[in-house]
Amino acid sequence: MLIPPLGAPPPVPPPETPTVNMSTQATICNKYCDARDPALSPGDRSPVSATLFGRTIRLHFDDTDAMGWASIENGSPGDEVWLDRSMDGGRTWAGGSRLGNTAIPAGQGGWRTQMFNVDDWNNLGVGALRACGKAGDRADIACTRWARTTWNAGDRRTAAATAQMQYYDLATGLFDTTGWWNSANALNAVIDNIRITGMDSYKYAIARTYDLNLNAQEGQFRNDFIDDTGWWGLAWVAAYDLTGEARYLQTARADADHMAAYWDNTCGGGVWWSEAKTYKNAISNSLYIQLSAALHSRIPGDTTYLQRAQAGWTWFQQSGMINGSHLVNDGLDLSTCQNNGQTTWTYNQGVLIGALTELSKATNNSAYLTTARQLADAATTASSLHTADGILREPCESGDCGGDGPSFKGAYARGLGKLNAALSDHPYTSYLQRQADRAYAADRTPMDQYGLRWYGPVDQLDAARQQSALDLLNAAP
Ligand code: 7K2
Repeated sequence: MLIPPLGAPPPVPPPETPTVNMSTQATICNKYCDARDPALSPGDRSPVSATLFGRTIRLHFDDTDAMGWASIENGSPGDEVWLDRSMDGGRTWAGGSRLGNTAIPAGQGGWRTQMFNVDDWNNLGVGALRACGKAGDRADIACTRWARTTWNAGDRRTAAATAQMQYYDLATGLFDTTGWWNSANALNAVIDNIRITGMDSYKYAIARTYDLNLNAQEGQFRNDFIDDTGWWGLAWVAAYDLTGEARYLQTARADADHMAAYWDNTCGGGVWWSEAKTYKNAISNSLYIQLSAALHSRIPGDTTYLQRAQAGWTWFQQSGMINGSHLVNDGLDLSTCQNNGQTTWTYNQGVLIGALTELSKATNNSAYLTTARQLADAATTASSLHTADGILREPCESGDCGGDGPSFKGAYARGLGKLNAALSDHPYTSYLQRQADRAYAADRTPMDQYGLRWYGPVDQLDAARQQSALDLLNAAP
């Protein structure tokens, strides 16, 4: 027997079954409070279901009111159905388990829970729901995959930003499951998403991250890695552009100055990779050029940052790190000051492309765009960086890419997107769209979380994988 259709009288649970198990979960109130009758929902969208011994367990959404409910069909009296609610993208649901637990009453073959809120708006909680159930005479439990309403997730870009924010840790102001420098990239991707979509629900993260971490590490978002400092500097430039708050620009300057203090004449110039001065590499220097150029454009009367950006590029260009195929290898062999032949990571391409785009803006000189285009033409067609059907593949994707690698493709897409927007013929639009369409189709969960390999399938989930996908969707027009 089917559950009552919408508009029919709401199902009345038997008196011996509590409608809501309030002992494990505080009531959340947004537009409405938890435990609202699903008959009051103006819609019924069911993105995910599960089966268990012939029963169907289904998750339903009232997208208008950002609430969900669970149902069980083809069951027997005594079968149970409930919701789990997670505030971290489905990693944990302690305190949000067995919401609305209810059982099929005598004489019925299906039943449903009350509606519960997905998010917790008053506490900046970005939520997720799943539907679970069990047969009355068996211990086994089945649950659907996690999903959420379209609230703050109405299209693929905002949905990916919402999934990114499910990793945001309100206590630390950083993104759980990933590292310090990756958090800079995740924040940068969220800021770009706000700018591009106009959805500013997550703007609070900017000041929160800033306030909670300003005195972390070496202060002003500096640490012993020159590249890490560069990522944060660029995130604070993006924050300044969005908010106009001078403190973000000041911090970006402090970051750029810290990087500049690690420029010396070893191998003719360039900044070091770390304070230990053991390696001169591409990523630290392309970040240095981009950040310095961006600061010049934002500081009236500046000459210092422009000079640094130009010296950085002059050195980079003759350093040997750009190989004969116009791909950027990882760095220099310190004993010879030659290209070390190490991996042409995607971010080594994308950040230099972004840096040259920024330098062209700073100087109003389109020659930098011509060079960037040559690099982008090489990067977007390199067989070493793509599958046979043209989907971007980080060289480490034959393995697990560790903690750093999952962020690289996002930085690449961000840089390429910058160049694409700056060129009047937007030559990389179809390339970026192809990447985004494939990741959306093949590497995404029902809640718009993305895995490592854009050609699919989803491997595992973390904030770095999500950041790369978010950067891609931001860049794909
Ligand atoms: O060797 C460096 C770098 O040149 C290389 O590209 C990566 C490849 O490994 C280390 S740096 C590892 C991370 C540390 N901080 C910020 C990130 O830019 C960097 O990937 O994994």
